[in-house]
Amino acid sequence: MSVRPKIGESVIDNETIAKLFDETADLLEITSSDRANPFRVRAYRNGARSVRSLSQQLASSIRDANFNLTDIPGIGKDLAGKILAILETGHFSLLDDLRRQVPASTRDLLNVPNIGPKRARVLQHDLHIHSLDALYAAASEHKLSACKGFGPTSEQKILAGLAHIQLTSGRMLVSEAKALAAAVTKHMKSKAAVPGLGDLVIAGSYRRCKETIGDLDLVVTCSNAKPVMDRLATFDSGSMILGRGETKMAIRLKSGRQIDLRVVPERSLGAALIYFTGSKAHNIVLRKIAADRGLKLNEYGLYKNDEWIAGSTEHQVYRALGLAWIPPELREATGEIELAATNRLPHLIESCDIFGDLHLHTNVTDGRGSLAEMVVAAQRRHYKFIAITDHSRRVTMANGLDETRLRRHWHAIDQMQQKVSDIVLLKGIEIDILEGGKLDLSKGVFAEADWVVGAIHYGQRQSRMQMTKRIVNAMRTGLLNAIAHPTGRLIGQRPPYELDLEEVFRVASDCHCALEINGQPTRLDLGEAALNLAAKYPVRFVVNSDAHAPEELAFMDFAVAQARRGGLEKHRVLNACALTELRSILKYTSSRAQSA
Ligand code: DGT
Ligand code: CA
Ligand code: CA
Repeated sequence: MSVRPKIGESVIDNETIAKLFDETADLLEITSSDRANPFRVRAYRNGARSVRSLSQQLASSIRDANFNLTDIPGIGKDLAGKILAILETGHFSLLDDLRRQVPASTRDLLNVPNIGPKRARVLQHDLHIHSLDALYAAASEHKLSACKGFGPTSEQKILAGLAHIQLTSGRMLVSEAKALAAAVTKHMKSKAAVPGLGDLVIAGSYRRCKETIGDLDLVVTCSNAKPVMDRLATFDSGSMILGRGETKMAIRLKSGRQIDLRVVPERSLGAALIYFTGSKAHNIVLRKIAADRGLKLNEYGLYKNDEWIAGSTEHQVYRALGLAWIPPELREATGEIELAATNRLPHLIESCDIFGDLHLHTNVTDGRGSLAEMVVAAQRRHYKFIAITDHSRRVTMANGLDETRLRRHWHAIDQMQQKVSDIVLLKGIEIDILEGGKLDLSKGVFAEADWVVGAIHYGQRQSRMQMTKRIVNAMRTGLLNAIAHPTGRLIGQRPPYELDLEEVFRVASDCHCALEINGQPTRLDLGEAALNLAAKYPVRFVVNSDAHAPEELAFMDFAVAQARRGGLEKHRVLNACALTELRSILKYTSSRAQSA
């Protein structure tokens, strides 16, 4: 067959083929009436599933003359032809036709959590909704609930889903931004590539430690801007210069990410940092305060009658405006300026305040590091204690522990403790709070644990009432020391569960159950909004990495940054306490831990 050699060189992987089949099924459902052939839709869904489950890449299997696509369960002659077309060209004509029939803006509807193809079709046909904007307008005006299959609850869920998409689309996770920031900093500073290069600070939302980052804003001091800009232009071979002036430049990298650069004289560094750190709303208030004092503030400095009076450091500018220096994480114009004017800013928690990490996994469940490797990683961070909190049995995907395996794991932790004297190893568990509200293992086991974290991994689509009751009742058992990632959101993938957070905060305070601030870049949970809401309850927090590998202990820094954005001081954070104090707070402290 003449096509075989071409297909044999294909680099298209099984996942891509499966995604195209899923898309075909979605679009068939959107375009067809109720009476349309449901078997056809199902055939594509089954086809996608089969292709995904193959252990061999089709692009390579196809090179074998004895290999027959139709031998794969769920793949008939029709789908086999489509697979060949995809391997050869990357697409097939039915899908092309469907994509022409359904505009891209309507396809965007499928990215909203809680909207599948059936609902997208109803929205399109009954309400003439063809875009996310139109969906947002209809949901906020309660027009959806009039429509078949949509109630007030689904309206609320759709609004939450839309907010989530807006928060994350086209933005970087903090981990990606951190890696990019490190790479660009290294490039700019390496081998004295830029003569006379002074300070280099990444300002913008990156410095404010926002949950997601749009682009990086580099502020650099140098007497000559040209070599700085020339150097940035060579950072990425596939980058495009979006704009370049005398002292500023913007580039788009091959990856699509953007970097803005501003070169300023040394005496403007403070003013430029304030300006480019933002937020815009914070800057606007500062400029107003300056104007009220007869001053002018811009990125070059603070001026009185065109005479420069401050600007080389941020402290200098804030002081000249009658304000204490404000940590970047708080610069959102949400009350921090009033606090700075009256010297009432919180003393935000810092990474060096953290004595230990209370949420770590090992390769006994879904971690990628052994117990010994995780302990070494913790020692490198100079922790005084850690809790090993592997999953309980319900999390089958993560090889969760039953009671026998858990006890064996704890025994191994005891043995490890014999070998290390500079760090206390707490025997913990991340226990699932089951759909019905019960805990995943029997109470007898908990009595032996030093540290118990409750978490939800299944049944996340329950109603607000069910979800709240589930968490609240679990806390009321008195068996939990903390709730891990309390809202379950996954940035870019899943909005928070429906939850009465204030009720959770009330009960958590009553039951002395701490709430986690989880540092996994996709979680950062509790999120910013929840932390603001928590401020008025006497809740205690734990700031954790939830590391699944030794290098992930560094996610603690993201958790601390999140805590700082929430205005937290160290006395509200359990693992910013020394071990003796932590122990006095813990309800279940084993005799081993007491004697260690
Ligand atoms: P991002 O990149 O979307 O995550 O958020 P930011 O805050 O980094 O925003 P970006 O990159 O557009 O601008 C960086 C900072 O520059 C911003 O936080 C405040 C300042 N800035 C930008 N445009 C304006 C403006 O029109 N007025 C004022 N006052 N400040 C601005
Ligand atoms: Ca930015
Ligand atoms: Ca920018």
